[in-house]
Amino acid sequence: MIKQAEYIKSAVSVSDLPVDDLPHILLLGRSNVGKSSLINAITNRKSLARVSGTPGKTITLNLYLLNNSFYLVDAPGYGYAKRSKTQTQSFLKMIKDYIKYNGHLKKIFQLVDFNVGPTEDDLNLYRELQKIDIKLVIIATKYDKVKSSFRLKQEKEIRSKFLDGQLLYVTSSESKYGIEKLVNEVINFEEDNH
Ligand SMILES: Nc1nc2c(ncn2[C@@H]2O[C@H](COP(=O)(O)OP(=O)(O)OP(=O)(O)O)[C@@H](O)[C@H]2O)c(=O)[nH]1
Ligand SMILES: [Mg+2]
Repeated sequence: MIKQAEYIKSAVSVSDLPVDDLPHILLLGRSNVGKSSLINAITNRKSLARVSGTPGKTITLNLYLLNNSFYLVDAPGYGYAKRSKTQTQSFLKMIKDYIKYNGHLKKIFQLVDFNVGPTEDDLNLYRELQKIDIKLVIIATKYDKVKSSFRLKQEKEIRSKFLDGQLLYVTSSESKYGIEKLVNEVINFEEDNH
């Protein structure tokens, strides 16, 4: 259970990161997929992380400290068409450097929209993430947006796009579907993940 959550800082480079040994979990995904909303759902706070209907809201690496024991890290989304090429490149470099040089990064959550399914961009990133030795969890978001009669079929379809055995959780930050399971099974740093 997440008993405590606080915003710590916004970082734009590895040198901005806190100097301690706590593990980090990074959230990646398309702009608007629901990364910031997931942070609010996990922490049970309405507006700890800034959410917007307009894509491109998050523009820095935002660190949230949970249960005084690990950081959940929000990142700018990809695939936002109105962003300049230069800005897209600089966000990409910031995230790549964070992954490469932050020795405390223990897990990556890659978010995909349950309604849309993984896009070409999502699958390209997934392939890239296979190359690094960091535990990867796929989180399908916005489960509430899909008609209940279609959900099972859609979940099978989404699972088929990823490797066999890929950890995948289905969630809704709106209805809180799947959030408790995700927290209990994946965000349990008190026990074993250091
Ligand atoms: N129906 C529904 N809407 C959601 C859910 N999660 C997020 N949203 C909505 O999707 C929009 C984008 O959510 P954000 O959490 O800001 O998305 P983000 O991935 O952080 O976007 P960027 O910061 O632009 O990268 C907002 O309008 C949210 O209210 C969900 O589970 N269900
Ligand atoms: Mg965001």
